[in-house]
Amino acid sequence: MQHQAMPVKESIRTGTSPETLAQAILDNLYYIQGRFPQMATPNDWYMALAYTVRDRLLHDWVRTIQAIIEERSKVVTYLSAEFLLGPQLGNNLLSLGILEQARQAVAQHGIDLEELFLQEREPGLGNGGLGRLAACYLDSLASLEVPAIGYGIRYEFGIFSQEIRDGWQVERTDKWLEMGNPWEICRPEIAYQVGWKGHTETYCDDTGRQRWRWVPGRMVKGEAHDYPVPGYRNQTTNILRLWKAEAIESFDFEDFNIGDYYGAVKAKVESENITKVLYPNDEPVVGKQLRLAQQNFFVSCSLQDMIRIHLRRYDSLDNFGDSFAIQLNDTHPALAVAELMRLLLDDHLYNWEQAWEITRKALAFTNHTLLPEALEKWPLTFFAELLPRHLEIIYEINHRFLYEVRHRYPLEEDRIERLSLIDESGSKYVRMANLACVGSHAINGVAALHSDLIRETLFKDFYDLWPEKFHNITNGVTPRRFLLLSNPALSRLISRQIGDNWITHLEDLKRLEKFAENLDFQLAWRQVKQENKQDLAAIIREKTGIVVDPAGLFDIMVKRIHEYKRQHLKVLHIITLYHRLKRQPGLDITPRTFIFGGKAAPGYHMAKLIIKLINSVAEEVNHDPVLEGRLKVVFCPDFNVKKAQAIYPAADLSEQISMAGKEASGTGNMKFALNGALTIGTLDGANVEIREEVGPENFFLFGHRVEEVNRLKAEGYNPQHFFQEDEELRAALDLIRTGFFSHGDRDLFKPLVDELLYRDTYLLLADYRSYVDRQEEVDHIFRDQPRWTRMSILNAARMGKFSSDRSIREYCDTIWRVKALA
Ligand code: NBG
Repeated sequence: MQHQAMPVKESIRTGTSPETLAQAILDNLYYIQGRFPQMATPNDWYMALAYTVRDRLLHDWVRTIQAIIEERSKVVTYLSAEFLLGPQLGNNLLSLGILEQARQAVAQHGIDLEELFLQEREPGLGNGGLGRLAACYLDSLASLEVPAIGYGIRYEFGIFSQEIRDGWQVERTDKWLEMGNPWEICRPEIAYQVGWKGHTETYCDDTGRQRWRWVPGRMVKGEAHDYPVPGYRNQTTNILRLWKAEAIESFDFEDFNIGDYYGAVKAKVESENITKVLYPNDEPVVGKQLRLAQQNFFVSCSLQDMIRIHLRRYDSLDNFGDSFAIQLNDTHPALAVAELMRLLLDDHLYNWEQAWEITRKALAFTNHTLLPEALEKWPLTFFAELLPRHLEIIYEINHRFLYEVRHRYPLEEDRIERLSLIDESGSKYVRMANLACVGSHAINGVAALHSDLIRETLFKDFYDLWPEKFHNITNGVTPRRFLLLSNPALSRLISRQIGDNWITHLEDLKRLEKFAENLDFQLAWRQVKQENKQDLAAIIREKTGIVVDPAGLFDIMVKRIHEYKRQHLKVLHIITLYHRLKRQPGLDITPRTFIFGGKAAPGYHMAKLIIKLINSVAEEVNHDPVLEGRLKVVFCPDFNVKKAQAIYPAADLSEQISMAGKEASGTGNMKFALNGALTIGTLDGANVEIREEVGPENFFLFGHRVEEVNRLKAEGYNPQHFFQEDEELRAALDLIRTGFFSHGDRDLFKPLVDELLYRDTYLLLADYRSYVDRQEEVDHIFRDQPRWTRMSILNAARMGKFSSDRSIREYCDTIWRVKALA
C-alpha cells in the first residue's frame, strides 16, 4: 500500500476530481456490479460510471426536495404520457460539469469514455416531438431552478426499434431495461392504488349530505420510479417520477386454494400489463382500452402523490391550486379533470363548487395538434365500463357547463352540440379536448400560427366563451443537449468567440452576428461542419453500408413519417434531379446526399409505403453509374435521440416542408438551425417565427400559405391540373407509376400515386413547382461557400428565442405564476 499525503480528502460519493471519480468507479464496479476490472464487461464499466454520476446527483437532489418541502414553494407538475429522454450519461456529466474529469477518470482504467456512451440504452418513452418537448422542458425547469416534478409512465417497452428489411420498416420491441437501469430509483413505499371497472353507490355522510362512492371492480398499484433531472451546473436536481403498475397481491389466494394457479397469476399479469408498452402512434387511436387504462393509471397516481405532498406542507387542500401548477401535456392526461374532482368530492368530502374551483385553478392544458382526426375521444360504452365514477362526474361537469352556455347563447343548439363534452352525433364519445378546455384555467398552443389557428378553428367556440384563457407559448429546445452536448466542436468555437454564457442565455448567440462575414471565423465554422459531416458519413456507412461524400450538400429530413409532413414531396424532388441527370448526364449540379430518418406508426400503411419508396429510390439512384455519385439517398434506420444528436450537427439543409396549417410547431426545425443548418420550409408551425428571427433572406420559403391552402380546397382542388401542367412533375410521378423503382411492379406504389393523383389531401402537387425551384436556389447558393457560411452563422446566431428556457419562463409568468429563481 502506498501512503501518500492527499491535500484535502474528497468524499468518494461526492468528490469530482479525476482521482476520486476513478476510485469511486472502481468501488461501484466492485460493490454494485460485483466485478474485478479484469473481468468487467463494457456494460459493467458503464454501470459503474453511471452509479458514480448518480451519487453526485443524489446529493443535490436531497437538497432540492428539502427546499420544496420546507420553503413551500409552488411546484410545477408536468403530466405527460411521454418523456423522450434520450441517453442520460453524457447529459448528466455535463450538467454536473464533470465531463472532462470523468473522461480522465475512466482513462485511468484504460477506458475510452466514448465507448461507455455507446453502452447506454436510451429510454425511448415517447413517440416524437411531444415527448421530446417534455424532456426539454424538464431540463429547462431544473436549469432555471423552478421546483418541478415530471409525472409519467414507466413503460417496460418504449418506442419500438426500427429495422429496414428489403426496404420495409420492421418493428422490434425495445428492451431498454434489459441490461439494468442505473438512473432510476425505485420507491416501493411511494405507491398508490388505482381502480377501474366496478360500480358506484350513494350514501349519507355524517352531516346527512348525500355522497358518492366508487366500488372498483379491479385495483392495481402504481409504484414510483424516480429519475434525477439535474439543472445545468446549478446544484438543482428535480424529479421525473414514472409509475409502474404492480399487482396488489401476487396471487388471488382464493383461486390459488381451489387449485386455479394459472387463473390466479393471470390477474397479476393483467394488472402489470398496464405499463408494459408505449402506444407507438404519434396521433391517438380510438378504441384502445389499455390506453385509457394507462391514462387513468398515471393521472390517478400523480394526483394522489401531489395530494400527499401537499398535506405534508399544509393542513387542508383548500389551497391546493396555489401549491401546484399542473400542466396537461395534450389530452392524454385530461382525465385529471375528472380524477381530481373525484378525489376532492369522494375522498376529501369537498362540495362541488369548492372542488371545481380548486381543480380549475390547478390545471392548465397545452394542445399539440391541429389534425382533427387526432383529437382524442373515447367510446362512451367502454368509458362507462372502465371508469363509471369518472363518467358520472363528467356528466355533471357537462350539465353545469352547458347550462352556462345555453344562458349565454340561447337557442344555439349547434354551438351547444360542438361544445358538449359528449359527442352525440353518431356513436357516442367522450371528448377529451373539451374536457381539458372546460377544466383548465389556461389553454395554449405551441407556436404563434398554431395558437391563432386553434382560436379560429379547433377551439373557436371555447375562444368565444373565454378569450382570456387562451395563450401562445412557442416551443423551444434545450441548448444543453442539442448544442453543447451534441456539437462539442461548434460549442467550443462559439465559446471561444463570445464566451459561454449562451449555454444558459441563448439570446447571447446574437453576438456571433458580427463575425458572420469574418473569413477566419467562417473558415473555422465550415471546418466544424465538415468534421461533423464526416462523423455522420462514418455512422451511415456503418449502419447502412452506403458511402456518402461529406463534401456535398447534406440535405436532411428527420421526423416521424406522416403524409402531412410530406416526406414524399422530398422524394419527388430527388426523382426530378435524377431524371434531369439521366437526360443530361453532363448537367452541372451540386452533389447532394439526401438523408431521411423517422418511424412510421406500425398500423399506418401509407407511411410505411413512403419508407419503402425512399429505399426503392435509393437503390436506383445510389447505383446508377450515370450519376457518378452526385446524388445519394440514405434512409437512416431507427431514428432516436442518440442518432439525432449526430444528425443535426451535420446538416447543411433542414427540410421543414409540411402542408401549411398542419404542423403545430415542430422542434426539429429549431435543432437544425441552432446547429447552423439553413431551412427550406413552408409557412407552417414555428417555421414562421424561425424565418422572422433569422430574416427572410436567410430562409428558403416555398409553398402555399394557410389561407391559400384553404382557398384551394374550398374551390375544389384538383391535383390533375398541376399534374398536366408540369412536365417534370409528370415525369417524376410516371417513373414511380410505371414501376421504374419497383422492378416493373406497377401495383406496389399504386396506393400512394393514386392518392396524389386523385385526392392529394396534403397538396404535394400544388407545392411541387415552388419547392423544386427553391431547391435550385439552394444549389446555387451552396456553391458560394462564403455566402452560405454567412447565412449559416446568422441562422445559429438568431436562434436565441428558441431555447426551451424562454418557453419555460413564459409558462412561469403567464400560466403557472411561479417564480423562476435563475
Ligand atoms: C406534436 C406536433 C409538433 C410539435 C410537438 C410538440 C403531437 C400530438 N404533436 O408539431 O406534431 O412540435 O407536438 O409541441 O405529437
